[in-house]
This record gives sequence, C-alpha cells and structure tokens, in this order.
Amino acid sequence: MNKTALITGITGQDGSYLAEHLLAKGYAVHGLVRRASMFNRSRIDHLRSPGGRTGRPSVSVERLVLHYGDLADLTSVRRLLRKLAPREVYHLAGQSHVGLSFEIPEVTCQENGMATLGLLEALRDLDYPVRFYHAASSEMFGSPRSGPQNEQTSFNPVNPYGCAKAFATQLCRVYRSAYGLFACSGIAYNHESPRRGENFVTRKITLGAARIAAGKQSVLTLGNLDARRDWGYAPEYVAAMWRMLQAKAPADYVLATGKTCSVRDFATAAFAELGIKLKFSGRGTAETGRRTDTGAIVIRIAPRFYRATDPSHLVGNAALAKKALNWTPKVTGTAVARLMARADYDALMSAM
Ligand code: NDP
Ligand code: GDR
Repeated sequence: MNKTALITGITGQDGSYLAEHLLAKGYAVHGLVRRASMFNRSRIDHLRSPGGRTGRPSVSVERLVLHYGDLADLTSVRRLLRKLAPREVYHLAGQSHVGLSFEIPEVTCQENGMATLGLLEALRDLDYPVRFYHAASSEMFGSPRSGPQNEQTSFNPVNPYGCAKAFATQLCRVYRSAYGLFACSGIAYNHESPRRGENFVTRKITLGAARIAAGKQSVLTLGNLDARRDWGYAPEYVAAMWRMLQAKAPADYVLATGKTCSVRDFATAAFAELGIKLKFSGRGTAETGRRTDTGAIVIRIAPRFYRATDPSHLVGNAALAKKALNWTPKVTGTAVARLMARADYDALMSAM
C-alpha cells in the first residue's frame, strides 16, 4: 500500500499534530510550506532534527519532506501533486483567524474559498485515485437556528471566514457527487493545544496566566467573556481527520465535544491551574477579573477585541463521527484550559 500524504498547513497547529500522527502510522509525509522572512517551522522542528546519539537523521526526517508552495500559487501545488502522487491530501492551510477575517476579508476568501476550489480542480485532473480532507468549520453555522448542530444543520455564517468555509464545503460536496471525488469535510469545532496560535483566545489566556503567575505580566486584556465555545483538544481532532480518509465512502462529519464553556470559565480554570483564583465583577466592557488573594486586577476588557458579529450557541453533535468512525473526544473545555496553562507555565519556567 502506498502510504504517501500531502499536508497543506503543516506548520500550523493541526498540521503539526497530523504530521506526527501520520508518521507514527508509517506514512511518507510531504508538507507544503510558504516562504516567510523568518523560519516559521517551530511546531514541526522536533520532527526534523537529527535524532539519537548516532547523529543520523531520525525516521521522521527521512519520511517528512517539506516543499515550498503557496495557496496563491496553485500551479506549484499542481506540480507537486503530479510529482509526489500522494494518495491522501489533507488541506488545512488558510487564514484561520475569524476576528481578522473582518480586517482581511479578500485574502480570507481567496485562501479558504477559492484556493480550495483550485485544489479540487487539480485533484479532478489527476489520473490516480486520491482522498481529500477539507478543514471546514463550525463557523459555517454562524448563528444556527438549532442546536446542537449536526451534518444536516443549514449554514448561516456571520463573518467572512465562515462564508469562505461554507463555499468550500459546498464545493467539496459538488465534486463528490459530480465527479466521484473522495472528498470529505471535517466540520470541526474549536480545538486547542499548547501549539495554538497566540492570538486565539485560549492561548492568549493560558500564556497570559503563565506570565502573570511568573510575575512577568500584570494584566491580560480580552474581549467578550460571555462568548461560549465547544472546545476540544487538537491531537484528538487530527485522529478523526485520518479516520475520515480511511472510511469506505466519503462524507462530511461534525467533529465536536458536545459541551461548551464560556471564555470566563476557560480563564478561571487556566488561572486556577496556576494557583490564582479569580473573581469577576461588572458586566460587558466594564468587567474585570481580580485575584481573590491580592485584589489586583488581572483581566481587563477592551472593546477592540469584540467582533462586529460573533456566533452564539455553537455546540456540535458528533454522533455520526462516533458511529461511523468510532471517534469520541475525551478532553474538553476547562480540562483543555488546565493542560494548556500548565504547558505554558512549564515552558516559561524552563526558559528562565
Ligand atoms: P493555523 O492558523 O495554526 O495554521 C494555518 C496553516 O495554514 C499554517 O501552516 C499556515 O502557514 C498555512 N497557510 C496560511 N495561509 C497560507 C497560504 N497562503 N499558503 C500556504 N499555507 C498557508 O490553523 P489550525 O492548524 O488551527 O487550523 C487548520 C485548519 O483548520 C485551518 O484551515 C482552520 O481554518 C481550520 N479549522 C481550525 C479549527 C481549530 O479550532 N483549530 C476549527 C475548525 C477549522 P504559516 O505557518 O506560514 O502561517
Ligand atoms: P474562533 O476562536 O473565532 O472561535 O475561531 P477565537 O479563539 O479567536 O475566539 C473564540 C471566542 O473568544 C472571544 N474572545 C476573544 N477572541 C480572541 N481571539 N481574542 C480575545 O482577546 C478574545 N476575547 C474574547 C471571541 O469573540 C470568540 O467569541 C477558531 C479558529 O480556530 C477558526 O479557524 C475555527 O474555524 C473556529 O475556531 C471553529
């Protein structure tokens, strides 16, 4: 069996865990990386450094190959597909920040919408069978009319990011039915980890909590503390991506924990993990979080972190993934907060 996979977005949170997952299963993994003025491979460096006392490259290095490319340069991606002939393509690359999609809507739609269409077109022209995973999002449901959401819930996105993902997901369905392409969309709810980008709320909180606990920062500024999300743990979600491409037939699956907590709950758990108890007072943009032991304010609210529109009531029903893929996420909400806070604190301490 040819176990060759191509990952777009391999330098991101999910791409790095997926690369680990596939390497552990014996795959040859190829990753698309874009040019940046500084190297941006910190999440996969551990897979590429020479291993062991022999100084010889580790198995991972031999089976993990990076290629320059960009979603804005699909000819290069087409060439790669022809050259490598991967049997599985995991398409994770794109502008992934929902709040920023209001600032840069065109690039968000190019990368998350049109580039996915370009990839589907490239796959359609291949003369070998290929399986395609598309990283769709709960943001496509936006303000859903029902909950928990499942694969039948209609899309109602409320930001440019959600619109682009809905466009791409619908096209995957079209290519599946029109051309018989094995294309699957994972409709993933928020999943986090110590590798999460630093401007997503979870990582911002856990990094802030670690720095405040270490005496290196005094205040953390956030937006809407009432926002609720269905938060899971990223390594569990990449396992579902792989399972989707091993199934008999292609389909879309909701990937979610089915539980939500608020940003306030997440922050409370993260700080508590590091020995700081918080008490919140006030409401909306006047709310603050104080340390109960010193009375000092450690969380402030700033309107600049509020969004023009923010989805509410996003909670997923992953019953289909459980039944068809035997996938059940175990780490949820405040447990994710605690493990991320601990990881950030330990990393900070070992760097001091
Ligand atoms: P990250 O932001 O951590 O990673 C995004 C990846 O895409 C990075 O490797 C980035 O490269 C790459 N990328 C961005 N633009 C381009 C481009 N023009 N050309 C080539 N590569 C590009 O996201 P996550 O790992 O968290 O998410 C992976 C995917 O899953 C994304 O599409 C996201 O929208 C989607 N998703 C994520 C969820 C989550 O909770 N994490 C939930 C639902 C969907 P670089 O390192 O150079 O910036
Ligand atoms: P989200 O994640 O938009 O759900 O997208 P994010 O962590 O950015 O926001 C979650 C919620 O927290 C509120 N919030 C803040 N958000 C940020 N970034 N910074 C703050 O200071 C802050 N304060 C409060 C937000 O308003 C929001 O309600 C993530 C991404 O991974 C997407 O790619 C993915 O598709 C979805 O999850 C599912």
